[in-house]
Amino acid sequence: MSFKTVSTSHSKWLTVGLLFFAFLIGSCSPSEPPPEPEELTLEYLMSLSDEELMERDSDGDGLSDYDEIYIYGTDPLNPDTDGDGLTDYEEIYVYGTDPLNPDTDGDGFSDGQEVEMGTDPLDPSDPPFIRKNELHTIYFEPNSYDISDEASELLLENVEKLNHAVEFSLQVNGNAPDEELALKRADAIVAFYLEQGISHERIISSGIEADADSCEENTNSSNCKKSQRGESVPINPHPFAPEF
Ligand SMILES: [Ca+2]
Ligand SMILES: [Ca+2]
Ligand SMILES: [Ca+2]
Ligand SMILES: [Ca+2]
Repeated sequence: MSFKTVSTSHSKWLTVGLLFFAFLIGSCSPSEPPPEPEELTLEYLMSLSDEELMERDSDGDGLSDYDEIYIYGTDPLNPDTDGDGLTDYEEIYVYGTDPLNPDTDGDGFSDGQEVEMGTDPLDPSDPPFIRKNELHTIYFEPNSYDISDEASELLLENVEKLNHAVEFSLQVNGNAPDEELALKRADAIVAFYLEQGISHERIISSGIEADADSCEENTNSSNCKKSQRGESVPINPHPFAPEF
C-alpha cells in the first residue's frame, strides 16, 4: 500500500519535470515559426525559411511561394498578379508572357484577351487592327457625287488598311442635304472599294440626309462641309477593342 503511494508521487514529479523541460525547449527554440495566421500575409511568408517557402504554394497557381517571391517577383498570394486573366504560372510556363505586365506586347489588348481571341500576345501587329477614326473621310463638291483625285488618294489609303486587316468590314455613309444625293455618294464610294478588290460582303452602306439649311448661309462652314462628306467607318470583328 505504502509502496504504491510513493510510486504515484514519483511519476507525478516525473511528468511535471518533463513538461517543464518541453516548455524550456519550446521557448528556447529559435527556428519555430509563428502560428499561421487565419489570413495569410506576405509578412508572415517572409518569416518562413527558404525550405518551407519552396514547399508552399499559397495561392495555388502552380508556382511555389519561394519562386514567386525570390525569382519572378510575383505576388505569392494572388494567382494572377497583373490581373490580365492569365495565372502567373500560365504566363511563365505556357504563353511566355510577362506576369507583371497585363499587355506584354503593348498592342492595347491584354494578354488574357489575346489568348481568348487566339491572337499572339507577343506580337504587337497581331491582330491587325483599324482604329475607330483611322479610315479617311472624303468630301464632295456641293451637288456632286464625283470622287475627286484627292479623295481617291485617301480612299486608296483606306483600301491598303482594309487589305491589311482582312477580318474588318466597314460601314460607308454618304451624307447630303437630300437623301437621293446621299445614296449616290455612298454608292460611289462603295463602287470605288469594289473596283479596288474589297469584297462586297465586307461593305454596308447608307445615305444620310444631312441638315438641309447648313449650306445656305456659307458653303465653307463646317456644318456645310459635314453635309458633303462620305465616311468609311471600320467595324471591329473582335470581341474586344484595344485599351488605347
Ligand atoms: Ca503560387
Ligand atoms: Ca496574369
Ligand atoms: Ca497585347
Ligand atoms: Ca498581340
